[in-house]
Amino acid sequence: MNVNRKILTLDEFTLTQLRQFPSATGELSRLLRDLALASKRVNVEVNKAGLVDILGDYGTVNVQGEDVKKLDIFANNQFMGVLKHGISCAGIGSEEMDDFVVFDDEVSNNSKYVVLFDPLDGSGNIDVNVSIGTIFSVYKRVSELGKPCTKEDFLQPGNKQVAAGYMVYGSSTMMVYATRRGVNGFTLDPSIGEFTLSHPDIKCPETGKFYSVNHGNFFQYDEKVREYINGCQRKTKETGGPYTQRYIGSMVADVHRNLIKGGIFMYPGTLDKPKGKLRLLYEANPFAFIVEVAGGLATNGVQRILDIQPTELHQRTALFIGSKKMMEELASITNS
Ligand code: P6P
Repeated sequence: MNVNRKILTLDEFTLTQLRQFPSATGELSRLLRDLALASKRVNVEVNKAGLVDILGDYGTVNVQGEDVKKLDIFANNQFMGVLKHGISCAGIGSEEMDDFVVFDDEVSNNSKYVVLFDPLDGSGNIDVNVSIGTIFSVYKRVSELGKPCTKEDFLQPGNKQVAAGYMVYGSSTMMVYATRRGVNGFTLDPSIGEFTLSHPDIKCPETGKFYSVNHGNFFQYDEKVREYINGCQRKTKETGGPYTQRYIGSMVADVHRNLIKGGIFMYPGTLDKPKGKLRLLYEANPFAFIVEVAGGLATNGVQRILDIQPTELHQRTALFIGSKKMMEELASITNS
């Protein structure tokens, strides 16, 4: 029987992957479905944020010292809720929560995975209708099954991730996730309320024309970083520049564009934040995993992001990430 399989939903796609590994338990597929469900609920609120009293500040300040937007809290509760009441996650770490959350119930304690996430990245853009996103990172527990998960489950280097992904709430809503088998993108089809496979087997172009950096911090960057940025603005035989500067202020949107079209995103250390602004566990690591599986590179300017041994939930890192050739060009300058 010839069944129309042209447009696969996320569930159909994960099932095709599962059928190739009959011994797999399907827990990761369920986890991805739970994350997709939460993002659909967040998407509804993001899409009508201008119409209901969900804009504006929540009146508190999070552990980052940032004003918490109401949508941040809503999004955090949606992701934490589906994971806590699912059957695939033993606990979470979130940008919005001061510490790790151990679910500690019989089902969760027997779940194989823990999840770290930034529920709504770029939330400063919520009130001005600019693309924002969710970022997530999945690890297999190192602690004993049947018992509550532990801090060690979350503080694994990024090279131990089993999956990572993001949702971008933009002109359309997409979910992109990577496993070691590849990176695939799904666009939400509102007519059926399902994420459908729109970007199979994403590869990051070896080079590109976009460079993303906050020029306002230029004079706070390391001299070699400034040299590379200047090179992006000059036409030279080696660089093939000048490149186009694109910086949205939402990392998910900037890195997504560079992943699809080629480019480099930089959030270097500054005089104010020598260790950078972005968070290792739920911003840099997931994107580094995704971009490397797609053929790109990601470093902190000294070492591979995925090799950094984390020590705490909210630790920061400098981040340089993107097309292989552009990253190699950067390294040739910063290592000279
Ligand atoms: P700046 C948003 O707050 C965020 O964490 C990333 O999404 C974004 O790339 C970066 O910070 C923007 O930071 O200092 O350039 O405004």
